[in-house]
Amino acid sequence: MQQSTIATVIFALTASACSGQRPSSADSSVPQNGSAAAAACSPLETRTAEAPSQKAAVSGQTRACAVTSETAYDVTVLAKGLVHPWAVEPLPNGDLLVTERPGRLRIVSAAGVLGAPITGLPPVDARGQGGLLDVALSPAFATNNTIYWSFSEPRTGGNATSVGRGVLSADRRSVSAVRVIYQAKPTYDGDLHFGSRLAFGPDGMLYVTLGDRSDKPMRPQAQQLASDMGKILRLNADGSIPADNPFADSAGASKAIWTRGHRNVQASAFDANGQLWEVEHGTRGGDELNKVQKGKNYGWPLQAYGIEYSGAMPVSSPAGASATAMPGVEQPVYYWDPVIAPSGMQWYSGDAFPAWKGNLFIGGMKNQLLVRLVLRDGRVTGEEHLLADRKQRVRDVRQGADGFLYIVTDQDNGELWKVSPKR
Ligand SMILES: [Ca+2]
Ligand SMILES: [Ca+2]
Repeated sequence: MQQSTIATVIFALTASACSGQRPSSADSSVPQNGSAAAAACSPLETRTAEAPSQKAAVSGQTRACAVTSETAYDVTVLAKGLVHPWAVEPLPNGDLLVTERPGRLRIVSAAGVLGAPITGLPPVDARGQGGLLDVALSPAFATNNTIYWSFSEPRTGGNATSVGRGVLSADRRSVSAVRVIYQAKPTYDGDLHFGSRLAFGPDGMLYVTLGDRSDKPMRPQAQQLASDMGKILRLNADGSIPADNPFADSAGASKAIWTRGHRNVQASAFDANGQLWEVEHGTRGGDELNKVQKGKNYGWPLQAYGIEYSGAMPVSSPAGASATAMPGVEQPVYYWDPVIAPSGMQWYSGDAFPAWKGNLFIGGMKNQLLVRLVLRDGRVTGEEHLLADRKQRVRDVRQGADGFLYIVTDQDNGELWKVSPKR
């Protein structure tokens, strides 16, 4: 398992009449008001929806036009034998930090050499969906060698997501000055829906995504300001609460809350304009892409597309049947029915793949593929599924300083892939 294996697979992709990755050609694949333009769109998703009676709130909110990459790439398997890797984080020198859910943090070198587990991290509760989850670099990593990680923290009475911070040693074998800077509340005895991605914004703040803990008695907490569950949090880099958080002055509220009404957010990323986006696990038929805006309510469990995983229809809501739209609640920018089971996302900004600039890449676990979305004026205009032939659950996708994409797969024998331009 310590031995890295390099295998290269070459994909040569051909041009398509329905190309959409360049702004100049995207128009042809976008449904417009005219019927001729609409006829040019062939949705990528053609399977029966879980909730076929539900209607999108706006045109283009689901089932975007299929688009095809006109760029050729190689996939290099940099490492195998990773046990359910959850996050990959490129380091400035080209090496890669990788978490494994059972509780290990490792460095895989740019050449694919798998390092020993880094010591010094606190224990994790690695049951169900829990364990060592995301890892992020401090915005000042180049000078402070500081890293952050999220994990399901074992606590008296159960567990919950916490955020740790530590300094990577010069030899990169350990972390020191370890401190748990935030403990999401409340503690709950379960093993599902921990979130949790970490993303630093251009404001220097750390945004932490969380889940609702899945069990029905916990769900209402996604709307309750006293609970961190089902929220996105915003923290100072030391874990303290920024004074301008939306509920910083609300009595009884968790002051860390930035947004509420999320089901289980395992993907978040800032775009080139400094806007935060997230993709969350929704209901059966309701995975969502959302633009994250201060203080807003994203609906769960009151507003949702899709049905219960039990098959019950619709999702039970005090607002009544099929509550896909409610006043004061945000609509998703886009949703998937059937779902993709999203984890990890990256707005592509590199020079290695000019054709992909501005595109959004999202890990898809259910159908074992990488999702590429083309957006225009804040709406999704095209969707492509990549790497499906490899048949692995795509857990995280990140862009390296070299402009290549780095991917980890959620398997017992998980892999780390590098996607680079075809040589
Ligand atoms: Ca990360
Ligand atoms: Ca929602």
